[in-house]
Amino acid sequence: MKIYDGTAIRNVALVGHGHTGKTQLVSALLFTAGVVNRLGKVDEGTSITDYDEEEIQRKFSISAALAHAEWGKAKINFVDTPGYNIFFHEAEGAIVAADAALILVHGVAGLEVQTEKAWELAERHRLPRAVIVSQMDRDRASFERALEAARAAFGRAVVPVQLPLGEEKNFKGVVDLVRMKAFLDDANGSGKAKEGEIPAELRTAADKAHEALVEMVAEGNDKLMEEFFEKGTIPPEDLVPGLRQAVSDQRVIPMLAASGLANVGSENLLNFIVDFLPSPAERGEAEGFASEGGEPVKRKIADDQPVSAFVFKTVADPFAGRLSYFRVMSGVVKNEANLVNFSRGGTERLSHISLVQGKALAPVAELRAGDIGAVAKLRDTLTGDTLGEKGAPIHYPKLKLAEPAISFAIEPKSRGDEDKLSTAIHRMLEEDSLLRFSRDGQTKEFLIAGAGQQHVEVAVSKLKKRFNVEVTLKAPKVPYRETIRGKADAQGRHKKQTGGHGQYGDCKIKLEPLPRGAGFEFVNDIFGGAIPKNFIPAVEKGIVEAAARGYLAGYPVVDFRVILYDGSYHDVDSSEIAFKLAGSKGFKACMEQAKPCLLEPIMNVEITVPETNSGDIMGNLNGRRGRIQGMDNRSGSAIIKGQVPLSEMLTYASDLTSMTQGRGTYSMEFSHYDIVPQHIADKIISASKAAGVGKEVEEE
Ligand SMILES: Nc1nc2c(ncn2[C@@H]2O[C@H](COP(=O)(O)OP(=O)(O)OP(=O)(O)O)[C@@H](O)[C@H]2O)c(=O)[nH]1
Ligand SMILES: [Mg+2]
Repeated sequence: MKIYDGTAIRNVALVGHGHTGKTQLVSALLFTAGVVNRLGKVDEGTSITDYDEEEIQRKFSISAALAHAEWGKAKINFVDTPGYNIFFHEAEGAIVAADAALILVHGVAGLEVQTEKAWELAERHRLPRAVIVSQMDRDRASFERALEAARAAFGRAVVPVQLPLGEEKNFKGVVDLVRMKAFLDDANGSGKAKEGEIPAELRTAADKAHEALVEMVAEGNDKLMEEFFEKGTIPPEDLVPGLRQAVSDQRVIPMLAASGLANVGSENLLNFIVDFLPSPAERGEAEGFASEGGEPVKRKIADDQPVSAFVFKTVADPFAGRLSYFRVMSGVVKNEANLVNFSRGGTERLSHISLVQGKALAPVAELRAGDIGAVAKLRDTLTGDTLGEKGAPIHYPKLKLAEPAISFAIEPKSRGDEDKLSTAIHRMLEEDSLLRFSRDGQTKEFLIAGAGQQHVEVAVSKLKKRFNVEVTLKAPKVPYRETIRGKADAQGRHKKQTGGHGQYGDCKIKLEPLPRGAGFEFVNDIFGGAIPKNFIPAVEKGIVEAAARGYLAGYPVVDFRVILYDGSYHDVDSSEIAFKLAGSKGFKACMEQAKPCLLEPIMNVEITVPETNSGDIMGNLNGRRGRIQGMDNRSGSAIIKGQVPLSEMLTYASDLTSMTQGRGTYSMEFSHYDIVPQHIADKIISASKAAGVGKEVEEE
């Protein structure tokens, strides 16, 4: 393939609610552009961007995927992202590769929970965006209704640049409101369209919509406004650059119609992307930092700048090894280049840089500023790292990390599986920023945490298929934590001085609560060498380890400060291990006084149900210790938002189905930790005691 420079590239991310047809649409666009000679279909497992076994089996996207097509003089890079809420963190990671977002709105369902999340995501990244009303061929699809809903949610900047030619089964093409022509699609599903006059029955609607578009483009552009007032319209030669600028400035959010399955509207959508969405070069500068946490700096997105590239995704392949997806932020990345990993130090050789087409890689000689590609087998580079030319360091912002919502214990099926488990899981953690893996200090169980049950199930399935490690998934666990509400002051002394070489460590510490989310702080307040400097880290280590094992019910203690202020030592008998044990003892003694309590994760929950169910749903949430924060009504549905403890939501999926006869849906994400009410905490603590937690062998 030809090598494109930043002015001829368009990087677009497709984002939106699950099932809106993002993956299908990418397939249609690739087919229309001649990349493949058959229309790939999600339902048949032949789409380009849902290539992973898990995706083919489940028929939805699990991770972000790349594809690209040449169209006219440009190359379009597509970033297909999952819409399903528990995989949405993938969209968060991948959107940094894009310069514009296509937000898909389902032609029948209209706006959904993740539509707004997708919008917020694009807005946070300050990306120009367009709304695509998808699946226009379906029964009861309505462009008009989608427009109303999008305007109500996102404001009047949402303006059609197309009108559908027919709807539902008769969706046959689009009216281009910029050029004021009709484009009737080829009946054989090639995605190509024939230009013609706007049909008489659409003329009035098209004129009105054209006028609305012209007005929106002129607003905020004095020169165009004048022209508009003088002539009553803006001619296409001015409207095209005007609209392009307005999209780039995010003053106008164009709305289009498409069907990925019937492959209607594809040619016009490709033209739209090339004509009206910004190139990386037009975005101008990339923002980064001179050092991790240092001063902000900017780097021009241009070939003549020093090389820098941002790794936005990692794929773990058991055979091919690690595959890193990167965006060239500046300069030209040549094959075989040696680049410094500014985030971790060390140099990486980029052998075999490639373009990515779903699962297929095609080697290229170089990638210019603004382009996207992949490279295999980097040694130490992970997602979120910046690579670049020696002597010109820059650090692009790290990706926002989401918190897992739920954790499960897993059990390796055999000894062989146990041996392979940890290596395999660590490869998977590189690929998925939201998965967490740990081992319970007391029960010795392996714990795996993710965004939801299905997220964890996918991980378990990947472990088996990719890494040949079999585990069983046990009942979900709530990741409780412990903290303190009061201050404490105590001594921890470890002394064993009978016969032979003795052990002696002694510390005095204070404990203080810290605000929620603050974690752990250690203050060394020792004066006059009451404890020799070299033993102080041992005291801290003893405390950290004891805190990780928990005090009340075996959950990690968080949000507290330790002040080490005094102690004593013995010239011969003091050792690191003795001070570690002293630290751990001091910590436990403090915990007794410090009013310890349990913390539980509180989730933001959003539930969509038929309006008639809303009363029952809210009553039910109250019974789950939920706090309702609001309710919206939208075309016959009620959307209820609230905060509910995770422990009360573990069986919600099936309860919601039975309360609404399967018509309710919900999503939830982690919000914060809060104190567990005493009567509930008592039960959790006695259950953990019964399970033997905390009965560790004293470490002496
Ligand atoms: N009738 C019709 N069905 C479509 C169209 N596009 C997609 N579908 C179907 O809708 C379902 C979802 O399509 P996908 O392309 O997987 O949707 P997605 O937005 O990628 O979904 P996630 O990956 O979960 O975010 C599949 O069953 C598709 O066959 C369309 O234009 N018309
Ligand atoms: Mg998809």
